[in-house]
Order: sequence, then C-alpha cells, then structure tokens
Amino acid sequence: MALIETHIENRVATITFNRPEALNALSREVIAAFREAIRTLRQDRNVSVVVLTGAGEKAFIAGADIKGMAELTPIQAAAFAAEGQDALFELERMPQVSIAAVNGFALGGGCEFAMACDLIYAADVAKFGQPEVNLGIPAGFGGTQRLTRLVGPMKAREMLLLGKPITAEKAEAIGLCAAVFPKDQLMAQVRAIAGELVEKGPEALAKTKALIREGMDLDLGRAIALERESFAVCFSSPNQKEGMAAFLEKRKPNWERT
Ligand code: DAK
Repeated sequence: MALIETHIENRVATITFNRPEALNALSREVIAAFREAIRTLRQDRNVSVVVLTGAGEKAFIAGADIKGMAELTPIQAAAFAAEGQDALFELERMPQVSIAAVNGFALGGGCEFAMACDLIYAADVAKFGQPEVNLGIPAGFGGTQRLTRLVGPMKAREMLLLGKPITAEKAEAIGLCAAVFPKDQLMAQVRAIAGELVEKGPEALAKTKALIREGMDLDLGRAIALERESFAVCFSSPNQKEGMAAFLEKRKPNWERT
C-alpha cells in the first residue's frame, strides 16, 4: 500500500497520508513520497486545488515519526528537519490552492503540514497541537514561525511551550483553522469549497495566495508594491479579459488553463 495516495477528480487532487497504523506519522519515506506527489501535481494543468487529509479514523498526521527520530544524530536531525521544511516550502509555493482537511489529530509535524496549506478545515473531533517539548525538542518543521504568524505570539507560545493539544473549536477561535464541520461531513464540505475555488481565475488565485504568504514577511510598503506589480501583470493575461468580459456579458468565465 502506498504511503501517499493521490486521487484526482474534477480538478481537485486529494493527497491522503496513508499510514493509519502509525496515525500517519511522517517518516522520511512519507516525506519523500509527499514531495514527489506535489512536484508532479504542481505541473498538472488539470489540477486547480490540492487537498491534504489522513487515512483512518483517528488522525490527520500525529507528527513526525518518533521511532524514526529517536536515534538521529545532530547531523541526521538537521537533514530530517531540512527535508520536512523544504517539503513545506514546496507545498506553499504550489500555484494551486492547498487545503488541509484535518480529520483527527494534527500534532507536531502534522500541525505544521496543515499550517503550510492555504486553508485549513477541521472535523469537530480534530485536535491541533505542538507537543514537541514533551519529547525534549522544539518544533522542527516551521511550527515556531508559521504558528506565530497565524495566531500571534501569545497563543503560539501557549501551544508551543505547554505542548497541550487544543480542540478544533478553539483552533477556529484563534484563527488556526477556517471552519469546523461534523466529522462525517468534513470531506463533502471541503470538496464543495474546492469546487468553488475551481471556478475562480487561475492566475488570480495563484497570485493572491503568493501575495498573502510573501507579504507577511515584508514591511507594508514593499508588500503593497508587490501587490501592485501582481495586479498589473494580471492585465497581460487573457483571463483578466475573459473574467471581465464574462461579467459584462452576464455569463460564466471560460478560463484558459496554461
Ligand atoms: N510517531 C510514530 N508513531 C506514532 C506517532 C508518532 N508521532 N503517533 C502515534 N504513533 C503510533 C503509536 O506508537 C501506536 O503504534 P503501536 O504502539 O500500535 O505500534 C499507534 O500510532 C497508535 O497510537 P496510540 O496507541 O498512541 O493511539 P492513542 O489513540 O492512544 O493516542 C495520540 C493518540 C496521538 C495522542 C498518541 O499516539 C500520541 O501522543 N502520539 C504522539 C504525538 C506527538 O508527540 N506528536 C509530535 C511528534 S514530534 C525536527 C524535525 C521534526 C520535528 C521536530 C524537530 N528537527 C529535526 C529539529 C517534529 C516533531 C514532531 O512532530
């Protein structure tokens, strides 16, 4: 059975982390298979949205594989952290919009994989957490940085220093996920949201997601300048003409997918 399963339907690719017996923990092999999957998908012009979810009843991803990490040397730990961090940069930089459908535990590396997605939706039973301090290590796949940017330093410190998981409801309240759905409705709701995204202008989506990510690391003046540039570049795209013509002609746009 493959560690990562990819299924494409209606322009939506669903990547399932498929190690339910270990609560989908991230071994080196899983991370390598995941990178391979997103490298293939990023070039697939038939895919507009990428959904990440976990196999089994209990977990999205319960973290990096603790058994695999236990005996790492510092040099191996640096290589492992780099593999995870690079995978998440690649995920963030995909032109397609990514959605984490958090169906259960999203702990440690699992919470970090979700946070590298553009949108996070959670089942009501899901738990989010950065419990690494309980294992004697800090978060290693960008958690100290992405969580702080998403929820602010106080709530991030609470999660990262105390290491206690929070409920999906609390995650929504602090801005760690966009919405919570009953567990049995999560995938249907996420597919409906993905279906809405598929209808939007492709360059507009890619530029909007990149502007939000890149802008967060810039001062406001530079970020606004970047926005101006992207806005102008869109006017060289046939899809800007098509989107506006469709509005004026009261019809649905017929996007060009390149
Ligand atoms: N790794 C490996 N196996 C795991 C696992 C994990 N993260 N989480 C669960 N499993 C395995 C369990 O060992 C168990 O396997 P068997 O004993 O059946 O062989 C199976 O999944 C089912 O788990 P449980 O029996 O424990 O299930 P429960 O429902 O009782 O508990 C739980 C569910 C999620 C509360 C519990 O499994 C748990 O606490 N899991 C560990 C969660 C955790 O601590 N996650 C954070 C992992 S650390 C870095 C790079 C990366 C990172 C840090 C630094 N650098 C290199 C700097 C990232 C770190 C992490 O993500």
